[in-house]
Amino acid sequence: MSTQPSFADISDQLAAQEIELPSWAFGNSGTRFKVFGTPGTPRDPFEKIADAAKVHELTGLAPQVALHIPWDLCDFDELAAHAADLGVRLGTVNSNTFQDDDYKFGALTHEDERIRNKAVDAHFQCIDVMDRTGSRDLKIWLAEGSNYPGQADMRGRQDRLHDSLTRIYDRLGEEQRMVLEYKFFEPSFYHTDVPDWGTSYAQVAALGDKAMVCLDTGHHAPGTNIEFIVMQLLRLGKLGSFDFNSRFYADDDLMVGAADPFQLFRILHEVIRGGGFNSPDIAFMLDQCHNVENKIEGQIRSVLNVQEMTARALLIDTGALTEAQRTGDVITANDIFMDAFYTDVRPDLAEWRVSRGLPADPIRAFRESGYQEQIAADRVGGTQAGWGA
Ligand code: PSV
Ligand code: MN
Repeated sequence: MSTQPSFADISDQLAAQEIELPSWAFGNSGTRFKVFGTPGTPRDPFEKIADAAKVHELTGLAPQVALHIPWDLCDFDELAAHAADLGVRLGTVNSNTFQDDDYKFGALTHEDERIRNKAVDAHFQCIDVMDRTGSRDLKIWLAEGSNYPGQADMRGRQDRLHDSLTRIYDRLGEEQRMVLEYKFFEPSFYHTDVPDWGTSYAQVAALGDKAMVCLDTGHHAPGTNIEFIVMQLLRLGKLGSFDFNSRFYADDDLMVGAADPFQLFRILHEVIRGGGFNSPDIAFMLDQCHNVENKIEGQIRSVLNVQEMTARALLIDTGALTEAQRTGDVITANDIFMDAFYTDVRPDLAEWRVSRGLPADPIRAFRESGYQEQIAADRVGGTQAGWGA
């Protein structure tokens, strides 16, 4: 007889789940071939927050919004008040040292001390923003590396990276943290200065307890066992945050759970197994771009995908699984795992939402709300926010 938990057994755990939205998901984005503008796209951080708040209103899942500096520079007291009025709060602050001519050959790793100082100062500016917004995490993703063998002194760059990160780390307040994101390639194609979790781990471990690794699910080579990395970082106490998205080829930034729902399930299983689920130490963020789909609907679909796979992972009969693993019963262990994965939780989740005063079908509710038509009519003139603004 199956001892798989019932949906009622897991509903309290689901109620505590929070997924942070990236402000940049609401702006226009595209590929290097074309950025398509869309009616209603936010023109400033205030309008991005309004769209994010709509996602939270309809799903109950996304009470926090991450900012990108300098894209979202504005009066942060006003922005925080605006967010609070709409029922959300400001979260992770993302630094940007990849869009200035000075950073062509690196920022925190640059050979030139002047440029390194400029990049460190850009991070100090982010910490100033965090002081105003009350944000906990500074997320650093570095577009640094080289394109050709021999172009750069990889060892020297690693040493300079340590020095620069140390200066930023020392500036963090008591309650603030740094999360260092890795990415195996792009925009550099030969070497990247923080290409993998091991390098991120080595750099943050050298700094101290307030420095953690950020795992972006789209930043691995095809075939990488990402859930193994999740397990290891949790085991080491160094998993600080997720950037969720999906990929078919490179860093596609598509909706999480769209390309490979089973991978998302496996990742969430390791999160739960490692004590990371609903842990205050881990920020569960989306890092996505919506190039062809409606952006607000894309964010709604994404948080629902995370919730759905979380529910399925929580349904694993862990007692029976542990026993099957202990006794070497391979087939039963795999069956238990797959039984949970194949459980369709969508009707239960719809009911659960209604019981919490939320729409059974948030995408449909969004379409019926008239919000998209309203912002398309209201947001006329000005410059639409987008990649690079
Ligand atoms: C670039 O790859 C990237 O998508 C990183 O994942 C960052 O998290 C994000 O941009 C925002 O800077
Ligand atoms: Mn990312």
